[in-house]
Amino acid sequence: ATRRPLVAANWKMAGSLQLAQELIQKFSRISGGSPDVVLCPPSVYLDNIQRKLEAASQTLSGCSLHLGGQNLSHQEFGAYTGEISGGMLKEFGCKYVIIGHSERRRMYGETSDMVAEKFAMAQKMGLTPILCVGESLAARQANRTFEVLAGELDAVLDKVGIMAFDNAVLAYEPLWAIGTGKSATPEQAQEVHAYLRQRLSALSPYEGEKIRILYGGSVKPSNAADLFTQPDVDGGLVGGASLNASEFVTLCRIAS
Ligand code: G2H
Repeated sequence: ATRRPLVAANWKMAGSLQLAQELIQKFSRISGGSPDVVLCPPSVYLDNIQRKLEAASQTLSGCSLHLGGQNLSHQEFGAYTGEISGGMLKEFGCKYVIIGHSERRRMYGETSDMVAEKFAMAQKMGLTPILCVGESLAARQANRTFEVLAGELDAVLDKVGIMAFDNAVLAYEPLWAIGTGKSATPEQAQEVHAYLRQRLSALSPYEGEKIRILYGGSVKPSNAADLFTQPDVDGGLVGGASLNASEFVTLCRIAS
């Protein structure tokens, strides 16, 4: 495939400005052959990290380093205490935003409808959504994996249409692999990625072939090569291992 690999760091509610500094220093030494890299720190860090990236732009010219948000409001602006708009993320340098992470779906009650609205809002605000889908352990054991994934994907497709996936990234994150240290096997990941791609291809072969599908769930240097070399795995969405600068840069090298 000619898809350019992408590795996104999802810091979740962790990380620090010190970590950002270390990452920028390590990326400064990379020359050539880097994947697209997206850092998704807690939003309060964006302003400072954007400045750090600008200050280091000369030495970072060898890599393609971008910022992303971890979530956005489905509203454009207004009386929504505690929320952050897509426009604000954009203003502070974000190019991407994670949508529908399972932690948002399970712990903060985000329904598939809300996820679809957020996807549309992200694009309206000029951000590229990284849409997360994934099945629970119970669903997998009941052989309902594809059914669950189709439901999460179709909720978005029904709202925005296949052409909106021209500017989107998909991430497969099996719930049972998130933060558990137990990643999907390369075969399990490939099977699901091929299914998701084929579901999009059925609507538009061009979009299906073009979209990047990331694997997420306990990606680390020891399993990344086997995952990232699967034909339909185009990179990773990395939580825990993105909080260690050396490990994360290693993952990016593996993806490239
Ligand atoms: C899955 C992933 C990052 P981790 O949530 O999105 O986290 O790599 O810690 O399993």
